[in-house]
Amino acid sequence: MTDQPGEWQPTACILCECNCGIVVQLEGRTLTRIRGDKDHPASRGYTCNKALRLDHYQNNRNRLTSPMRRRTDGTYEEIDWDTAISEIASGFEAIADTHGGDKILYYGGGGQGNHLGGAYSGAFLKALGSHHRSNALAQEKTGEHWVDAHFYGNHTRGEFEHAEVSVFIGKNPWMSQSFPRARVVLHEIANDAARSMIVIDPVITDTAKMADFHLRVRPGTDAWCLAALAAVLVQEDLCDEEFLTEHVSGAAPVREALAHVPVGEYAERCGVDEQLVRAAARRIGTAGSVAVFEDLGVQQSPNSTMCSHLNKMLWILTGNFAKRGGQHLHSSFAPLFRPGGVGRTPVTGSPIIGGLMPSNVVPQEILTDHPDRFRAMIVESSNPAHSVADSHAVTRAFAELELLVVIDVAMTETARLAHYVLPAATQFEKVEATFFNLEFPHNTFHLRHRLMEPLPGTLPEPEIWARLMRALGVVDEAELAPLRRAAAQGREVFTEAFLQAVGANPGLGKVLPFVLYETLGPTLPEGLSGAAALWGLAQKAAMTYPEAVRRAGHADGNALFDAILDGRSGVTFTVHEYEDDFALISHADGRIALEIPEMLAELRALADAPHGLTTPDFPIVLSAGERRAYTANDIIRDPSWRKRDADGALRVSAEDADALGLVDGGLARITTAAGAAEATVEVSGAMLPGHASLPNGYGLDFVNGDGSEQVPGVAPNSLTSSDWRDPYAGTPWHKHVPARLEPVVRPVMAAAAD
Ligand SMILES: Nc1nc2c(c(=O)[nH]1)N[C@H]1C(S)=C(S)[C@@H](COP(=O)(O)OP(=O)(O)OC[C@H]3O[C@@H](n4cnc5c(=O)[nH]c(N)nc54)[C@H](O)[C@@H]3O)O[C@H]1N2
Ligand SMILES: Nc1nc2c(c(=O)[nH]1)N[C@H]1C(S)=C(S)[C@@H](COP(=O)(O)OP(=O)(O)OC[C@H]3O[C@@H](n4cnc5c(=O)[nH]c(N)nc54)[C@H](O)[C@@H]3O)O[C@H]1N2
Ligand code: SF4
Ligand SMILES: [Mo]
Repeated sequence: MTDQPGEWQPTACILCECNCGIVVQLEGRTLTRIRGDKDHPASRGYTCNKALRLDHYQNNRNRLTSPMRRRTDGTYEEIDWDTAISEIASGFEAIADTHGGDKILYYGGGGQGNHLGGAYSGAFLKALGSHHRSNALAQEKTGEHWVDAHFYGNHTRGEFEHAEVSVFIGKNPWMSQSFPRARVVLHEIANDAARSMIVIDPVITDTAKMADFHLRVRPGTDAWCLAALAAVLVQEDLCDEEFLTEHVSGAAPVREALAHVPVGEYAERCGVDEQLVRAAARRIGTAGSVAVFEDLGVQQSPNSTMCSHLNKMLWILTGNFAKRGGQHLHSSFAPLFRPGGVGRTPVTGSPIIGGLMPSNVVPQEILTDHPDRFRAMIVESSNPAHSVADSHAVTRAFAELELLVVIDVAMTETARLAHYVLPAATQFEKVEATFFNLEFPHNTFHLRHRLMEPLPGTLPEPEIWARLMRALGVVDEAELAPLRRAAAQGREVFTEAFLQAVGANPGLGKVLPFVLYETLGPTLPEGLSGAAALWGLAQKAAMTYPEAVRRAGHADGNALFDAILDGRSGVTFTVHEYEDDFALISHADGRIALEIPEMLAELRALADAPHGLTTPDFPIVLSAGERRAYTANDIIRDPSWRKRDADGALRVSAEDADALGLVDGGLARITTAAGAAEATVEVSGAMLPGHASLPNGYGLDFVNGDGSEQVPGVAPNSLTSSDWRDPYAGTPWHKHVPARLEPVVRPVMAAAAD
């Protein structure tokens, strides 16, 4: 480690799930120069505009530098780490003793760039008997996961780099990225006459502008559009019969349902010309390869789970699986969803999917006198008081908790509701990694070494969790000692000792990450002890995908672990062959199981479903939380990181602006069932009449150098409601919030006085 200016050090961007490799130059603790890392196996030198602004995250003036404890008057006092750890551990023990450990809810565990902290949290939570979890995936991806679990048991990813036809459904990769080198790949597709891009989006996004087919649906009508597309495949004999016979079961009832879809009527319903729908479907049905990406435009809109179900028809019915440029199941270094983690939440009986309860129901699981309500929470690397539907309800709920502990780098909206706030080292001050390893055939994992020491007063999460575990005293030093000795003698000896110890003492298996941190951790190179848990995951990857790991050049789990420790720009951990896709289907018969009766019932019910969810009071559909050039969830709080759109403009169509008396650059009052806010108006040719959009990541407060406070833009969840959610997955309809817009006219006197 060095902080010599002039030396380029590898790390990664932490602002979206791509985690592009970057190299940076430091001056002291400042990231002075940043560029793409050509040695990164996935991003290969690529970055978007946002990576260059990362110093605004690292040198955030509102960083926390001491554990904080709330006083009875609501203000905070700094306390030392030992006091904080012992009070927090005994506080949670008391909750577990009085109400049961299952009344402790864990929220978060990692953002776009940091999953190691979450990997260590499990030991502490298990030791307390806490098993309920939620995080941001439960407000976007759980519906798709539910469908995936039925169909083939795993997550899929499109291979856009090689796809003849790329389909983006409620997804704007030019702005939101989400797959490697997105803008480069989009350009390649647009410039190649032999390839096509199909975009389904009500907005003329930067991606839609590059599309060959822009299916400009009316907001919230994707189900009709997707049903029509899939129906054309069936009705015009564009299905891959051989693929369906060999690899798919339950196709007949699906085809039967699609055979009855009135394509013309559904095209009209979603506002897309029937001939355009047919042309797009034919392009999909006759392509050599098709890859599909659905994202928040459908995942956070009405019928979201059904849309996940229908969109997968586009590549399953056409057999675009297990071939170059198609859709793939992929290896994972650690699962983002808990396999088999299904159930119901204790209070509202909402669906738990992949081990996660819907973010939307969290306040309802607290704000009640139900005996099984949650009494305490730990929030790690997430800002639910700002990022979860109905911020007011979340705030009220958190205030009811007997104990709330927040682990964050900054004093966030959520932290300000906590009894204790623990200051984490930033993602450039500790060893970090993510489990967003979603690619096929080559899948990569990047362990980032720290660029600098933690800011004094802060700690990396693995150390925080270890201290909390030590305070609980559930693992005896005598149990760890043999493993410590073995670790000092090298990986092979450690492996043997580890298997023996866990075999003899299953209790250790429950708190594995802690055991690895305490025993293997100290033997790792300086600054890397937080990587210890990856040893277990590397062994697991080598056992789950032995050949793909060997093809990637790693003889076994230990070799893979060492390659990860050494590989400063990331390593390829699996290299698959296309036919391996079939082996990654987790159903016993190795076939895709296409029939989900509930979804087919929903598909049939579309014929009589109501037209729209707006009302005379709330006639506009507001998309609350669009990704733009300078949004990055809640990760960067310092508003000066933005080079434009400082106020996070409300985009409206010219037609609506005229009708409502809104002017470009003026102010609008937005009112929804949940709340009201004022935003700067941008009249935009990209918007359909009746549709307005606000960006995500705004409305965060920030204290300037002079002590003044600013809150630029609108916090989108001040306008959203907990109950506005999908019936199957509980995922929010953030992109489809009925709203009223009115011009704000400031009294002349006040304006003159300004
Ligand atoms: N710049 C930037 N990039 C990001 C992030 C960020 O904060 N900023 N966040 C990251 C995260 S966490 C995520 S999950 C991804 C999300 O990435 P995206 O899902 O691509 O992001 P959004 O802009 O929220 O929504 C996508 C599109 O949905 C469209 N849409 C709205 N309503 C509808 C509808 O009814 N139907 C259809 N078909 N489309 C509709 C919007 O017009 C928008 O273009 O982005 C990641 N990348
Ligand atoms: N209305 C509306 N709401 C939305 C969305 C929307 O489109 N519209 N999008 C949703 C989506 S897709 C997502 S992914 C969520 C994201 O919302 P959240 O789950 O809240 O996640 P982030 O915004 O990534 O949260 C980042 C938090 O982690 C902290 N942090 C950064 N680095 C570290 C670190 O190293 N350690 C620790 N402990 N903390 C750190 C930051 O200070 C910040 O408070 O928002 C969701 N909310
Ligand atoms: S924001 Fe995403 S795409 Fe852009 S540089 Fe960062 S990780 Fe890469
Ligand atoms: Mo997300």
